[in-house]
Amino acid sequence: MTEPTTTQTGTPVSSDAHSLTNGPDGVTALHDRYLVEKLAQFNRERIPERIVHAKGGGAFGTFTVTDDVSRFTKAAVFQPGAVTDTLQRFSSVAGEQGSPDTWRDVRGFSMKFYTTEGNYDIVGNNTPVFFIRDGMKFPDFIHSQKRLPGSGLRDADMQWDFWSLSPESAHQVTYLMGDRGLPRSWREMPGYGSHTYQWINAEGERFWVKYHFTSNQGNVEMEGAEAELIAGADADYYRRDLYEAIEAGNFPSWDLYVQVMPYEEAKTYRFNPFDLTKVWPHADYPRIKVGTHTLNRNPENFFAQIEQAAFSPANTVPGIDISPDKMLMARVFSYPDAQRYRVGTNYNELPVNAPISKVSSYTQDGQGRHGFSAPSAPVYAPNSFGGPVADAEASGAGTWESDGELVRAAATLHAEDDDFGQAGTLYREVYDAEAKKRFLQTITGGVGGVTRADIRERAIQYWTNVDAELGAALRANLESTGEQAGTTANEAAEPVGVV
Ligand code: HDE
Repeated sequence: MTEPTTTQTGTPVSSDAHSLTNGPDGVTALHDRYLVEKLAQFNRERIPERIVHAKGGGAFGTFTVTDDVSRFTKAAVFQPGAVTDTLQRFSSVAGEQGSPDTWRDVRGFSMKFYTTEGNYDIVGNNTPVFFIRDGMKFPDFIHSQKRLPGSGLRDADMQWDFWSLSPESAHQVTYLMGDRGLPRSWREMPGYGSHTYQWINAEGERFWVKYHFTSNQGNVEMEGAEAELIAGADADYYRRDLYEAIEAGNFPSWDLYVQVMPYEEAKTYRFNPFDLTKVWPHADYPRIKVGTHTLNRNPENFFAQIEQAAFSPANTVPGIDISPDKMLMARVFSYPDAQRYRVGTNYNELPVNAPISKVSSYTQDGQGRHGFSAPSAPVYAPNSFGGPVADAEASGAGTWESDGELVRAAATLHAEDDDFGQAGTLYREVYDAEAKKRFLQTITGGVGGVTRADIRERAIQYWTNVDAELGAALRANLESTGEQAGTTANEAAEPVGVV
């Protein structure tokens, strides 16, 4: 016998097809509480989408340490031989929930390690740098990349206005307009922690580190024209690719490497090592292997396990901490705040977010709370009843020196701090001739979509600052195609998405 449908409180219901009416053609009875429950519950199925990184997909996996980095960190998750369950979510940045996966954009690369010492999250992107270096600018930046308030349309003028007025964006925009902006799949792209983080070893010695995940599927991209076709034909192209690969037992994997800078070197390094718009050259800090991450299990319920997943750079474990990167300090506030609003106050109690380690906390109550301590357990600290006690040693937290007046100012300059140098190096030395051609075509399309002459001129100057020849070629392209510039290149005046 099949099971009866029930209400949310477990009582069998009499029909899933007919409302309770006064005769077959009569008015509907308000006391049909099953109809009311069904409609009311349905209206509440959606939670607010992520304000950025709304469209994504993910899977569960395993992280296995292959090399010995115990001289740099005491974190259990990175000790030799450790094997840890993980969750990973990939995403686009600017597009909404249903937006096509193959719009040009930076891609999110979020990981949660369910470690024995609490959850550790690395919430990064498929590029090692970012558009801005102070969290104060983030909402403005995102507004400029999303939609006009009036028409609800995306707008090249806003995008290029913000970028050209924010020269620190040049390095990231050079990645975005290059091949990295259109990966072939989430499986075939790298990931980065992007920020500098702190590692602390068992002796209390401190190091600054950057994370690099290299794809064992290789780095493969697609061209703009193909991406546009796929955007129309299959908006969920990346999500489908990942799901189907894992279903077929074709498990994607990434190797994790770190660049390690001794603590003291940060003070005198040639550029600010906490500036998120810069990479650390491998020649200065070579990559050291840590382990391998493999995705091997699809979610069973997309909403419960991916949509409600809450990643945050605030989730650190003993032996790992943040750094004095202003962006990172803003993020450790912003993510839990977004999750309390989006998922609910007690979002960490949901199975996908709950740690495997014991939670001993004096927080209580709030919407949706279901975990609680024994009635005899004290609800405040300090107490005389044997409740949990904070332990600085066990927290394994990092620290750094900080002194000076409270100010609103850019970080103190290091010798080689500038906005365009690394962007120019990326364009000139990493992109080959074909990649350079595609790059020029893409920025011609992008800047060609700008309608205001002063913004267009500033955008040309921006690329001239990255590379003089590139700027001249862009100007020539725009002049030769005149007002049509934006509609002839492959990205036809189409604003691109980002964060
Ligand atoms: Fe995010 N970002 N971000 N971001 N971000 C969010 O968190 C934010 C930044 C990144 O798969 C939000 O829970 C601020 C850098 C990823 O669920 C939000 C700043 C990097 C994801 C938020 C940044 C990222 C997010 C949206 C500037 C790469 C998806 C809802 C200080 C290193 C996580 C949420 C997932 C998501 C804020 C900058 C990557 C609003 C304020 C830099 C991969 O809290």
